[in-house]
Amino acid sequence: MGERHVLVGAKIENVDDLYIDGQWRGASSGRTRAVIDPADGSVITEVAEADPADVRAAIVAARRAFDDSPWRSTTVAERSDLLRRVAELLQRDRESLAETETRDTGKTLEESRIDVDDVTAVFRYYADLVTTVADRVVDVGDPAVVSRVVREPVGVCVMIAPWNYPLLQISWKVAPALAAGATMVLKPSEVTPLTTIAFVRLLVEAGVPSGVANLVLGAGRDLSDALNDDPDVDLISFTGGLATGQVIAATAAKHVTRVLVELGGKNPHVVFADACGTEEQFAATVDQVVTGVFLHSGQVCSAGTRLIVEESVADRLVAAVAARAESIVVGPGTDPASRTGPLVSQQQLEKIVDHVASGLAEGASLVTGGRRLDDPERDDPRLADGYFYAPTVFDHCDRTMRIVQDETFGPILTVERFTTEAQALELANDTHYGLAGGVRTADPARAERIARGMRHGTVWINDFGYYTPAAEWGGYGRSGNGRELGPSGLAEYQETKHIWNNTAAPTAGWFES
Ligand code: TXE
Repeated sequence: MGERHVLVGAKIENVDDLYIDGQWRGASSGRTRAVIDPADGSVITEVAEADPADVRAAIVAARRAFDDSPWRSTTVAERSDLLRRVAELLQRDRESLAETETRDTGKTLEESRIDVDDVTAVFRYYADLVTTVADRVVDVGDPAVVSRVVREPVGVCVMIAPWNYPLLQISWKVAPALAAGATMVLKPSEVTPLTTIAFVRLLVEAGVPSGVANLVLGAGRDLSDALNDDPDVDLISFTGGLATGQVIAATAAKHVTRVLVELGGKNPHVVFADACGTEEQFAATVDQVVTGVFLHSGQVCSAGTRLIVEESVADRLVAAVAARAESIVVGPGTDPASRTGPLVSQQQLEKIVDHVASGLAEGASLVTGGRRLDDPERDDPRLADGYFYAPTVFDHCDRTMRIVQDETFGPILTVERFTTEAQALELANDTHYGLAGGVRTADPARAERIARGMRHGTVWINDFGYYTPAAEWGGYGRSGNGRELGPSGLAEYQETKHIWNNTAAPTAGWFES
């Protein structure tokens, strides 16, 4: 059951990738979807394409598993052990998961391995954390009253994940939800479903009971009402684009369903001249700016896409960053020589082409890149059929430009310049997003001032891009609401209940004459 995933181009019979109520099965319509390798446009395999009826069946199974099954009475210790078993299985299958992720997303194998390790760390973190969450006793001033605040699982969760970090993003939701004792319906991106299918197999092997974790596949827009407009769902956890997040939040509001959304960013990387004082500092700054924006070809919600640089060092820094960008080896993720891979899909490639055209039309100066890597004269011929795009730098940008304000999600760096600290902070906050940002300076007091002034969910000082399972991740503004990771990431999947127990059992006495 569910074992037919051999990564070949041939069409495969009996596509049974939906996991509903403890059974692997195909879509009720029998429809399938081709999964494309972004490195060469070939078909990797086909997977089941769920119908709204399949989604409903998955939600009903999750509801039943929550309301009426032994899962509700599992102890914290049992759930913690379960998470540890998942972590072990992730490590056992590390290499095959990484290879599948690379085929599906295009990212390099090295990045995919890091993703599996990060996901493992998240499971271990929640396995530990959940055993430390204690009820809170509230002193109400009456020794006869025992007043406690307890945590309970939130209920049935729909989890919708994107294509840039498929395994990682779904795991950030599943690990705390399992720890809390919730039940769930997982829906990965239709563009990159393969590691999520493998992951659900690992959940089953680890002992997640029937109905607790269900898997549906397909295009979110076709399943929109089934996923977002179901009164049996208690929480929708979504990571993806702003426009989709707005649809989900608006639809879910009909039933006052809780919504947790992470919607990307337009993240500033502020560089002061004193961060480039010595040759060593300058080299580190170039390195961090380049890595911050071009890792995974910019398809990272926290990518440092906006370089905000002090005027006195701007020309020198932009020239060095552009030179480094030109030296990046772009190629298939399976080739160990590649440092970054393709864009995930034709659709994403078209979006980047459109954004670059708008940058040129609005008067930004193209310093390097700005083209697809499919020129037979200049480019590696292996890239011609894939969705490869050159690392691109636009100088002399300003806040009115679309490439500065809209999320690109591709390998594009824009440069804005400042002369005062106040201007730097104003520019860093001049976005309707607020996911993450960085500041580079040799002045610790200034670093603190800027970090505290930034309206972003994560701020890096003299570093960029790191997160840890124990620290919250999420956005201000239109980057979303709620938090993943850390203690708050667990609390999102819990309800808070106050229990007031008056052991003296008094009468109220209010209406006595
Ligand atoms: O995302 P979508 P797309 C941003 C990035 C990118 C843009 C569009 O800027 O260019 O979004 O990418 C499911 N109800 N990010 O169009 O559509 C969909 O099936 C329920 C930022 O691919 O948001 C997939 O599983 N679900 C980001 C998931 O939503 C729906 C990561 C994400 O797809 C749905 C990815 C609906 N009505 C893109 N419509 C980040 N925050 O990291 C779609 N989906």
